[in-house]
Formats: sequence, C-alpha cells, structure tokens
Amino acid sequence: MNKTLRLIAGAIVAAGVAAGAQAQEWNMPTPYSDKIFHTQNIIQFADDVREATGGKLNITVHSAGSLFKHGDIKNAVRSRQVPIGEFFLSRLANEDAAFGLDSLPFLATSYDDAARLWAAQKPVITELLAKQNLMPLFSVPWPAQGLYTKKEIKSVGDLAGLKFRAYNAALEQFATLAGASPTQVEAPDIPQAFATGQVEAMITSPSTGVSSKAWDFLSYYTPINAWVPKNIVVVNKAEFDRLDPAVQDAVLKAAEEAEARGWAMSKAEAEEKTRILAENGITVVEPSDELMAGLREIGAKMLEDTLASASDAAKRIVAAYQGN
Ligand code: PCA
Repeated sequence: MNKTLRLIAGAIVAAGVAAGAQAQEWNMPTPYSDKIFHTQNIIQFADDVREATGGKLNITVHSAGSLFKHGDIKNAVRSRQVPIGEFFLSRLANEDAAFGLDSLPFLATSYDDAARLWAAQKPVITELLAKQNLMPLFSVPWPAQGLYTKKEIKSVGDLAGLKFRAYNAALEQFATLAGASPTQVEAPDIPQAFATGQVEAMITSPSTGVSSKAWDFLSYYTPINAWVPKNIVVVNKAEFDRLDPAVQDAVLKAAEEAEARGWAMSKAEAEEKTRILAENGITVVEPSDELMAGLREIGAKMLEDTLASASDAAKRIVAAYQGN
C-alpha cells in the first residue's frame, strides 16, 4: 500500500471510530408484548431512526415489562436509567387529571373524539411532563374498550360481585361503581390471572382480548366502546438534547410518522381483532340499552367526581373538548 492509500485507509478507520464513538445505544422499555400493534409500531419507529441516522442512534425495544415494570417506566426515563420508554398515559392520572381524561368512561368513544381529546390534552401534558424533564414523542390509542365476561351481561346488575381485571385507577373505580371487585393485572399476566381464578371478567380492547386468547377463559364480548385510551412514548429531555441536531430531527420525524401509523394500525385492528374473537368462539353481543344506560350513568358520575378535584388545566381540556 503506498502512502496516499495508507492515509486514506487510516482516515476511513478514524472516521469509523469517530462515528462509532458517537453512536448512541438507547434501551426502550414497554409494558406490552411483541404481538401487540403498539410494540410493532415502536419497533418500526426504532428501525426508522436507525436507518435515518445511519446507525448513529440504535434503539432497542424491551417488551412485556422485561426491563422495567409498567409502574416504574416513567420514573426510569425521568431518572435517566433509560432515555426513552412507553407506557399507558392515564396511569399518570394521580399526578394530574389531565393525564387521565382518555380513560374516563364515555367522554371520548370514537377515534374522532379521541383525536380531538388528544389535541386538547397534548399542550397541557407536554407542559406537565417538561417539569419532569420529559418530552412526549408520540401517542397512539388502543381500540375502544369492550366488556369480556363468562356469561351474557344484560344490565349493570349482572356485573355485581364479579372479580374484575383492571389496568388503572379509573377502571378500578368504574368496576367498583358497577358493583364488581377489581384487581390490577398487567396485560401480559392476563391469561395467568384468569387461569388461576384471580379474575373472571375484564374491560379491554379486542387487541388485548386476542393477544391474551380470551376464548380460553371467556365466552362473551360486548363492545360497549366505553373509552379510547392511549399509550405515550416519552424521552428524557437531557438525553434528547445530547443528540446531534440531525439525529434529533430524525427522531422527531420518525415519531411523527409513528403517531400517524399507530392511529391507522389501531383503527384497522378494532374490527379485525373483533372478528378473530368471534372466529375463536367468543359470542359478540351488542350491548342492551339498559346496560349502556347504566354504564353511562357511572361514567357521568366519574366525570363529575374527576372535575370536582381536577386541576384548572384538566378542566380547561374538558371544556375545550366539549366545545364550551
Ligand atoms: N390493552 C391494555 C390497555 C388498554 C388495552 O386495550 C390492557 O388491557 O392492559
């Protein structure tokens, strides 16, 4: 090798080392399993970032609560144990009611409603999270939440005494007001909780019904479409600020695409997964007027209770969403 070639080769190696030194490895925990469309969406987000940055930012998704438990993910990002993570937005309702509005029964029940609610929530949530040095990247809804039971449910009275699986405080309250006995169970633990008789009914999406093979332990699905709750992906602001500006831009662009793609995936799932429930032997029954009236009454009470103690910011979101 002549001198010029050696110099060029050396420069290439040096550039490689420099690029290697700059390459960031980010671990990204999520509570949900690989099969869930949210997880497939964030894996695609990670792939997009890796490709757009030429490998300068390599995000590894850790699914099903394997790296941090659901309840610890937000604080893990806040304390920089991980730079980025995904969780169920309304789990933060104890910090401010603004975080929990998408899980209030019958406040927002369609994707259009959910989009309007998110538009009203987003600026407030962005500000609240900024105080914790967190920045939202994108938020994607689950399909509307329906009722899974062993027997047909014709009125709220039929829920009395049922051991009910819950995933946040609002659902716990909803179940309690319906006369059921709620227990918190993370999504990946649903089959085990039913198998051991810890729970015997639940409210969740067709997506989670299918991923947990609801037909193994339940017989009826009643699409009450009671709320459209969201996951959120947040990044630690200090970790984000450390990235090259070009890498930051790539993350923001991939996030915007992930939000649009995630909403589309969610909409496509709602029907498809309901069909899979039916194909596997679950009876899908339209809710009776009596059941809906009873559940709506509980929802109205929960909204009233929430607003009575909510922050002004949360109240403003509801007012803006309801158009007054
Ligand atoms: N699935 C998740 C959250 C909402 C949903 O549809 C769960 O059941 O935990």
